Amino acid sequence: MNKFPTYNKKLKDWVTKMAKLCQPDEIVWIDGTDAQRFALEKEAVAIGELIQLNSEKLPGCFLYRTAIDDVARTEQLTFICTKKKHDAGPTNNWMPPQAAYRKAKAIFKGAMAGRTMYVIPFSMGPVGSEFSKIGVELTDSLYVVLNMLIMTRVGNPVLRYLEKKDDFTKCLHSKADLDINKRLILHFPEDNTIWSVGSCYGGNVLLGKKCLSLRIASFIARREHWLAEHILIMGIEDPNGHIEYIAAAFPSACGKTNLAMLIPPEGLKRKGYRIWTLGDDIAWMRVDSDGALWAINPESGFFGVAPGTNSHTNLNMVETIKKNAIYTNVLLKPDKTVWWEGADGEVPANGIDWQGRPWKPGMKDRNGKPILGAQPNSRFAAPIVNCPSASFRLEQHHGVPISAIVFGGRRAHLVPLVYETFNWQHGVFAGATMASERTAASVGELGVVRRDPMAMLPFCGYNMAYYFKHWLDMGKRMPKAPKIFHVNWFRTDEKGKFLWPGFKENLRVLEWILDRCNNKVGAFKTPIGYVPYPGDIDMTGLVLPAGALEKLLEVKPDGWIEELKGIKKFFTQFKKDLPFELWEEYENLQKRLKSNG
Ligand code: GTP
Ligand code: SPV
Ligand code: MN
Repeated sequence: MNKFPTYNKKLKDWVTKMAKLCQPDEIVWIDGTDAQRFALEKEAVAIGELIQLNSEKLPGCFLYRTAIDDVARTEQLTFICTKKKHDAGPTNNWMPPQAAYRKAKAIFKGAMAGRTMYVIPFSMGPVGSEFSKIGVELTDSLYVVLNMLIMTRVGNPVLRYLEKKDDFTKCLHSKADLDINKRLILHFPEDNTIWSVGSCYGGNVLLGKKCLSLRIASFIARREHWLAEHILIMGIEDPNGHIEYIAAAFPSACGKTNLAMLIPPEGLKRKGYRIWTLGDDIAWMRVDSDGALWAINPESGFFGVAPGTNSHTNLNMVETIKKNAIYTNVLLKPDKTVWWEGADGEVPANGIDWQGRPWKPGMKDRNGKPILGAQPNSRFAAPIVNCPSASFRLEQHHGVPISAIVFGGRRAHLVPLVYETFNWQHGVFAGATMASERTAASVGELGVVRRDPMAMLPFCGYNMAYYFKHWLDMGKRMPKAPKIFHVNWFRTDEKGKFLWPGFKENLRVLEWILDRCNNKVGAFKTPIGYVPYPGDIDMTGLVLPAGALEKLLEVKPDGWIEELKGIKKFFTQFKKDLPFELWEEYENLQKRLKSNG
């Protein structure tokens, strides 16, 4: 009897070899059926891996708690393992492949003894689409299996497709001892392979997400002339039924999820906009035969930040996570529902915090700091189809056409609410030089401004200098390239208060962006790009303090001249690999600033 549900020899041989290394007691293939999923959920609850939540208020929902030091992506333990160090570039951690395999093998060896190894065949993108890529993840964690069932397309249709097309990313994961000293997230782009060990947190272990869809995919995309990006995709429908699609790249925890499913603010209701959500984190984009850029979201679920999610900031998400969702590191309430800082309703009188300890509001730690109920990077995974604004084009194999690409980050100062770049090359410069304050999504000091080109600093699977060149080349392949913009929802006043209310109000800025794409409004030319005339942003129903909008749109040449220093320092590390076009843009910007100042 064939104990493998596939005839694919490469797949069978690889699973056999990895099982020999990890020594599981048993191997279980994930077929994507509800029956199997229910059985695995039951098992996860029985062994204490997941907590079943209130089945009336949160049907099909579960809670998971990670290890205390395993709560965010660990960039310092994440490596690109190319033969040549130069191919990983100066912004990635690098290890030579042989040494990396050797080091990880010592940890994987026997790591699944007494456990089951699950084999998860998954597709990023609709099975069979030109865009899509297949992966197979081996894991000893039911949490990973159940999250992958939400986040990707899993099961037998993928295996059938693999019989025809023998090409897949080999993804190996073991939680091993969850020991941070034996934690490694390794990418071997030249072998189409990912090895992750010692973690059981989201981006480190749901290997279809950042590891495959960004780090490995970006490497492949360069070779195949497309783009794999940390980008949300949303559609904006006008009352005539015409829909335009926007792609926006913001670093982790800078507002992609919130923007992708926004609900138009009261003041703009009369205009009858409708928002369609395609994706909140990753886009794969190709030039189609019409010369325009088309995009799909390779994922089928959201893995969103919990804190701050409520009916006011993101009603669509509140609706999305009411069923079939897996929560990670949030507070458990006595009625088996969940809570986090900034959730709807009253602060619960008591509960179990994300570390599994009894919790009450107002508790302080030894240093007098408040003890949080939910970890700041606590998250939920939920199927996109649960979302009231889910696009009807999610399964369309050729994706949607992109009118505008929007870059953005968290900048308390300097960067205006929105500006339009002069052309594709200048737009690539704006993306390559964008920066943001660090958030809780990765381990490290919060608030520090770091350059995060195209929001891809932690996710580019090869030398970023080549990546910039690839972006420049893509512009030449597209007769109908999207316009490129930059936004900043996070500018503050002297007291550190946000000047812009953000969230749903951001639609006012998107409206201006689309008006610019369709040549409907003029704009004010500054050294950094075109900025709106304040009167061109529809402020109906939104009252800001006097002068706030002007402050939000202000471009101060002095500050930008200072910013040039950081840009120069960032560019210099790429040495002669940095495309000359970016130095050209640097010098042009400098000239414009000096003649303006
Ligand atoms: P990843 O999933 O990590 O890639 O993050 P993301 O880019 O999807 O970020 P998300 O939408 O989850 O937002 C992260 C945090 O930013 C949340 O705490 C939000 O409350 C906050 N946020 C989102 N949009 C805005 C905004 O327009 N203004 C302000 N001030 N905060 C925002
Ligand atoms: C991010 O950090 O950008 C995320 C969450 O989207 S994770 O899956 O952990 O990468
Ligand atoms: Mn992300």
